[in-house]
Amino acid sequence: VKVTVLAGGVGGARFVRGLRAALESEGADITVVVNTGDDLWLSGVRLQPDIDSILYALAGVNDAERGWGRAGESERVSAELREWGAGWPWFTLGDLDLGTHLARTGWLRDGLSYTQVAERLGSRWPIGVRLLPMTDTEVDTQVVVEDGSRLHFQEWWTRHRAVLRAVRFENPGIDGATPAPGVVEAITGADVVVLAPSNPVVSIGPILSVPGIRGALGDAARVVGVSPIIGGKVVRGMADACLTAIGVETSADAVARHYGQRADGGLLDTWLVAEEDAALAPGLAAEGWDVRVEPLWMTDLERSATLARAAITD
Ligand code: GDP
Ligand code: FO1
Ligand code: CA
Repeated sequence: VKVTVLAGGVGGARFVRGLRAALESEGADITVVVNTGDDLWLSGVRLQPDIDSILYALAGVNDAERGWGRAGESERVSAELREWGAGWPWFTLGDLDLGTHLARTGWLRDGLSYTQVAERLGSRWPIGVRLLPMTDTEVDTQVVVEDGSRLHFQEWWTRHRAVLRAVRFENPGIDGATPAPGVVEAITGADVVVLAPSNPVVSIGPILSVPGIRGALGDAARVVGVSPIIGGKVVRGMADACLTAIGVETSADAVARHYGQRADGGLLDTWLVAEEDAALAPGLAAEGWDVRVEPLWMTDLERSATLARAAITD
């Protein structure tokens, strides 16, 4: 079976780990198209938080508690950068993580594309999936806040913890970007495409904004979405602040309608909601949705695998 997942960081990583486990014995072909809107240049190196979250989680070297970076990390270089007044004092570049950024930045300077860099990063450990950036163009997410000022997404999210009221999210340059090589084929050639339970606005949103990706989803055999909202809550993080900014309620049915069903010109054939949201299912079903109620908590690998199996089952 050929499965392609559109994903951000932590929610995406948990889902993909489950999918890999669920399909382990079948020799499945898994491609993950990853959001690169979170990427940034800092202290001369290129960071790709969502790519790295998925890479580290699949390699088993991630800091699962914190949700980003490496396990067993040290912060000597970061402390030194602070002394120099370089970078952002509220943003930590771990020593092991910096190894990744240096390797990546070196390869970029050698002329490799982001796609080629992702392939190299993915070859260090037997991660068992193909990682593709959504595009090879730099299209960092910016947040326009209430007073009209504009911040890089990382500053809004990490420094301000998403408390500055966001008016809109933009990805300058995205209209001229194209999907990275292999992305369209991975979507149109898959038996099933899954929108992971990732942030719908700043993780899935940028992927869908790359010209050509929505069209490819329209040509996909089957598109399934997994709700990142359980019982009206975001599970972790501040995705609710992002949803509010684009006028979408933090609920599993509002996110479903935001993506839309294919029969109505939207994206999805099937939408998975949590048992806690079972009461929302009849309303969606009355509008023609194929809505399924499943346990959506990815609290351990077994639960994640059960969810992934449910997501790809016709
Ligand atoms: P980020 O890039 O690290 O913020 O990660 P993603 O965009 O991939 O995913 C973040 C979202 O994952 C959060 O907003 C949560 O709603 C969702 N999420 C995290 N854990 C779970 C889980 O166990 N189940 C479900 N359904 N969603 C989850
Ligand atoms: N998140 C934080 O809350 N504080 C940090 O200092 C921080 C550093 C960091 C470094 C590399 C990296 O890949 C991610 C990092 N994150 C940090 C997480 C990340 O910025 C965000 O949680 C995601 O981009 C949102 O999806
Ligand atoms: Ca992210």
